[in-house]
Amino acid sequence: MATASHRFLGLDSSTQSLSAIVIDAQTGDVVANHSVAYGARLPAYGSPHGFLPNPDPRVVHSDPLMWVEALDLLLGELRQQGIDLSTVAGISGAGQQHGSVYLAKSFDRAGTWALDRPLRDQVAPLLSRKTSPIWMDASTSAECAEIAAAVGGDAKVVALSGSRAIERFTGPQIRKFWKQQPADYERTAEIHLVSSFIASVLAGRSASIDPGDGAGMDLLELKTGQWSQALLDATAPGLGSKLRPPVPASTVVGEIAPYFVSKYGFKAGTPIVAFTGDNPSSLVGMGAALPGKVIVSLGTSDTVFAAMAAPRTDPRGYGHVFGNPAGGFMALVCFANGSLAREEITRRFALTWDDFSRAILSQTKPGNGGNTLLPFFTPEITPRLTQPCVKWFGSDGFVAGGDAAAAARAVVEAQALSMRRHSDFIGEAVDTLLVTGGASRNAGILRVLADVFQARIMPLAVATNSSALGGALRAAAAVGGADWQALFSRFCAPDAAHAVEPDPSTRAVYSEMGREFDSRVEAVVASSFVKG
Ligand code: XUL
Repeated sequence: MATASHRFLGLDSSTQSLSAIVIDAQTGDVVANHSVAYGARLPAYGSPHGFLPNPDPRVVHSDPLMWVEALDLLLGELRQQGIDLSTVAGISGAGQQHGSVYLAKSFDRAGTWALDRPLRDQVAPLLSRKTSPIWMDASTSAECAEIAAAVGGDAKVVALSGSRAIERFTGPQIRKFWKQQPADYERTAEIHLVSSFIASVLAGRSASIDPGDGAGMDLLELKTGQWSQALLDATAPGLGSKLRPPVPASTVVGEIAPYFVSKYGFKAGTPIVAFTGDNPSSLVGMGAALPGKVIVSLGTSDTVFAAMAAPRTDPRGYGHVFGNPAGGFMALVCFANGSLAREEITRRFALTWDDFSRAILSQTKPGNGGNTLLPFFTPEITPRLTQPCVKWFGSDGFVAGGDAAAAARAVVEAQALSMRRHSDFIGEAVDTLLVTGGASRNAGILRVLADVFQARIMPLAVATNSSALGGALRAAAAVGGADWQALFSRFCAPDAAHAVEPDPSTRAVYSEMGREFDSRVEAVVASSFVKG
């Protein structure tokens, strides 16, 4: 029993899978790490990538019952693997951000889950909307414009909530539901995010939303951590009565329902700590929830995120500010042209990743001899560009068979300069950038990031799902009394052996290049607005 009280379960209900991690907070061991992929394991939902096909590519919904069935499947498999869930002392977790679930009857009025029927069959009759719009949905531009206009413009929405009214955010989705299915909206008693929905299912009662995920709704007032009456009013009538008041992320929102005790062997009374969004949870799971570290995640799109003490918002309106589950706030900035753009260069110039790295490290110099690329091969989120925009300034080498080395450096310098510029509002002194994702082992990319940011770069050795791990760490801190620093050094130590230090002699080159790059981007953004 002595070690039992240090075990914590973290869950992550993400777009394509549900994952679980069990940690021993004291020894630093990951006791279990298991996922259920919806497409492969639950093919009956017709969602090979976790969402339903739709004739309109802008509409992306998922079946919330798939998430519930996955929970039964996952817990059953953990048990089959010999994980003794009675040793779990607390549970928390995360969900893909922005997605919403609509209930005709609050979980609080549904009674406890019957032990002899699958959970999905018991949740099904509670739904007032069969499907859940998720973060990939882009069908609410009209509603975004209406909400912004009602509140007094984009800048007002940003100042209040931390983000502009954005298509994938929950408020505009709720407004569209009210406009298109007013009767179903009317009979909706309660609206959840994916995170609070999964927490509610586990607790068998309605769990509140936390400010980490709540801030991704265009409804939460950042400064107070409560729903903003102005935003509620601008979104849909009577919305306030369909949302429970938000609670701090460390709140115990319930105890595990008897169903899970009886079926999977949890200890009765196991506390459930409020779930949060997958990005706020990853901030914790990557060990960056205390200010001073910035995470750069190099994926299909690149993301920069960081803890902030104060709720500073992006004056340009591209970045988002969410609650930080460890306290305070976090910023998140998303760049659509991430590995997409890097791969475009390797493809065009027939470069291997080793060639790409060598081009940066030994065949070109900081500043790239005056060559600059605007690498927006697809429409960009940051800065907002509704059309692709690829422009080359400098030598005439940006053609097939041209200067491959200059092209390789150019795409990475452009990305790093854009990340530096658009994370400037975070305003925390940064000593280290923790780099994660597919390209985080590329020495050339790390070198450019170190020099542009003039900060130490360390690859993150997160072999595990950082969002589920964040859930387990949050449970350990909230109900196990564990200290953040101790947890981070046990579970999230970066790969110091591959750290890259900045070269101070490049500082001036990159300040100058940054100014020039910014004005070129400004010109493109301005002309794209003129074109509409
Ligand atoms: C963040 C976002 C995605 C989702 C899905 O704003 O839309 O990262 O959280 O993972």
